[in-house]
Amino acid sequence: MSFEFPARLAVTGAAGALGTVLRAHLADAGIDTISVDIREPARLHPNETFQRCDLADADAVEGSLRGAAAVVHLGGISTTGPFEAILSANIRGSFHVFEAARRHAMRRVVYASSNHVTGYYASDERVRPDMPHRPDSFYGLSKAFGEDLAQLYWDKYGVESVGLRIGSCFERPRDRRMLKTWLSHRDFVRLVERALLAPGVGHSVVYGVSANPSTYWEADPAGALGFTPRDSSAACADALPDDQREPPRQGGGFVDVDETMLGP
Ligand code: NAI
Ligand code: 15L
Repeated sequence: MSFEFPARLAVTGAAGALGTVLRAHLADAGIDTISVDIREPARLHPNETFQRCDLADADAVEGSLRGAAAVVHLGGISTTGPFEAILSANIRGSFHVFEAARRHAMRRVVYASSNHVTGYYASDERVRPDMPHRPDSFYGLSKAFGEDLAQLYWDKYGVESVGLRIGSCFERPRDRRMLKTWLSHRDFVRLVERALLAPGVGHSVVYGVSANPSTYWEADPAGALGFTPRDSSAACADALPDDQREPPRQGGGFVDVDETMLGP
């Protein structure tokens, strides 16, 4: 059975870097989109309506997502920080999004998780999505919570979801670690598309990474999404300084941040 593209799609974190990339693609494809963020995107396309909303506000999230058949949940704090801030935007925020998905009987949630769910694994280990979480930060911990939340909402309420443990999704790799973790913008868009369209995903978790010469992860050993990345960081290596050492743990700099010193 094929899964059709949802008639109306919601995107949280619409004004952010990846939201902007995805919305441009949805505009080209003419997909009716509800774009949700705490701040207005710089540019709105003709296919979309904007809903300003703080993800920490349950009623606002439920109202903003009304009418959507599926949601791509990108919103929240995208790096690590003090616990209260992460709690509010990422932990409460994801709960509100899954709760809205349940209440509105949405067909699917595509959840932007992160490689930092497993950032404490050593750089010489090969990690699969079914291995135990080893978050490297409060941020990674919030994404681990989001994945468990997604599992609960599938098991208990039948809300389908795909958790994308995105590597480093930027225009190009910014350091030598990212030669292994890079996900190109084009591959990101295709991955989200597969996460929306692949049939029978139940609750699945995959890594989002391009076809780089080397990587830390077995991205989708179960073949849940049928996604084959097309880009590679190979061509980018020469542009980076070669005196950088690879970090000892996969999460790189996130491992070294002591959030307890950052204040509330
Ligand atoms: P970003 O920081 O550019 O965008 C996040 C968006 O969420 C922003 O527009 C921000 O205004 C919005 N937001 C933050 N707190 C909010 C709140 N309380 N209520 C409503 N909106 C709020 O991040 P980016 O790079 O676009 O990433 C998107 C998602 O993908 C994030 O969840 C991030 O954690 C995840 N991710 C991104 C990776 C990357 O390499 N870009 C890697 C791994 C995961
Ligand atoms: C992430 O989860 C962040 O959102 C992004 O800004 C990068 O730090 C990325 O991981 C990475 O690991 O490079």
